[in-house]
Amino acid sequence: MKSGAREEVIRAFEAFSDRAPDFEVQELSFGHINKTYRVSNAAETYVLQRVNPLVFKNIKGVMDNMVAVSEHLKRKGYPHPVLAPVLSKKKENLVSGQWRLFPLIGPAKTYQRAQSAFQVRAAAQFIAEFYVYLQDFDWQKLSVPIEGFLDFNRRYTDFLKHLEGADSKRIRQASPEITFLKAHRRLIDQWEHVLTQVPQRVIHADPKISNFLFDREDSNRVLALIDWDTLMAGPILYDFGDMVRSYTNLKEEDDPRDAGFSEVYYRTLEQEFTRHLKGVLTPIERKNLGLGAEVVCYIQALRFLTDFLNRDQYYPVLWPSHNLDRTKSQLNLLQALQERFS
Ligand code: GN1
Ligand code: MG
Repeated sequence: MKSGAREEVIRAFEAFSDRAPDFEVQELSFGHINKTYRVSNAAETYVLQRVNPLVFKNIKGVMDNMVAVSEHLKRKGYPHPVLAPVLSKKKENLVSGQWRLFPLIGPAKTYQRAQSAFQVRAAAQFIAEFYVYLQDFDWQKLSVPIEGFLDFNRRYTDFLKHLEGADSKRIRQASPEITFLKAHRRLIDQWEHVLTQVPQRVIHADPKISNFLFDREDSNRVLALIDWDTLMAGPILYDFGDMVRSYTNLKEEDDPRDAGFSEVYYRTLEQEFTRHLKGVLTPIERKNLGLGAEVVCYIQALRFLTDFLNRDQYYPVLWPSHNLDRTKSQLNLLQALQERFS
């Protein structure tokens, strides 16, 4: 987007009205899907985001979910910042149907990889508290932010469809990963079976480490959990799995080199998750935490590989094999988990 058009969007918010003409914009490299900017005027700093309408077909639903959850948490005295959008001059939480503004939370720091078991512990405790405060929130009130997000059979069918349409060079390059994913298809069946026995809850559905804001001075203190775009009804095992996927990986999400799994971080996550959700998790949930971890790594690998086969339409790439490298990283983790459980 041209900076002039972005400026017009910013001016649609009260804080950047004609009476406060000066502001600075800086793009933040944050997330694969949305564009994020830091915008400051003389008094305040905000986060401006353009929600990707190709991925989020129901942005209004996403915003309604966020507002409903924020209000519930505030009502209950949740002791951390919530994501409450700043209204535009027209008193709306979206400008041009895609742009939104939040007060900046901080001073904060984000990480791409866990720094210590203390940090892992703090994150597990933080998200557990989030669920506890949302336990009496009626998940049936939530809109579906992305149709089929948790439909893993559909994701597998999608993978086969794009495999069929892919060019032979990419198929050849990804041949070991394609074979591996096909050979482990049963994970989806195991997951589907467990799903019939676990409750639906409000889940975050993207609790990777970079979605936790840590205190800038203290890397073991979480200030806030952000990126509520995928708040949805679903199995809590998905969130646990995604935290394992992100927090136990000693390498970055796109580093294809092997041997980056931390057993200590895994145990910390599992211990803290179960400890802080003692009265919340059902025995079947507790028993299937490991399956959640495996299946989320599997599905994330499948998503990256599907996109690689589809010529990188969904995840932005910085080099030609970027999505394949991301796939390899997820499969390395999956293999480490499988060795652990065998
Ligand atoms: C995407 O956009 P971002 O970085 O918050 C993706 C998640 C993946 C994640 C992998 C809407 O999240 O599902 O787990 O990348 N979000 C969407 O890093 O597809
Ligand atoms: Mg996200």
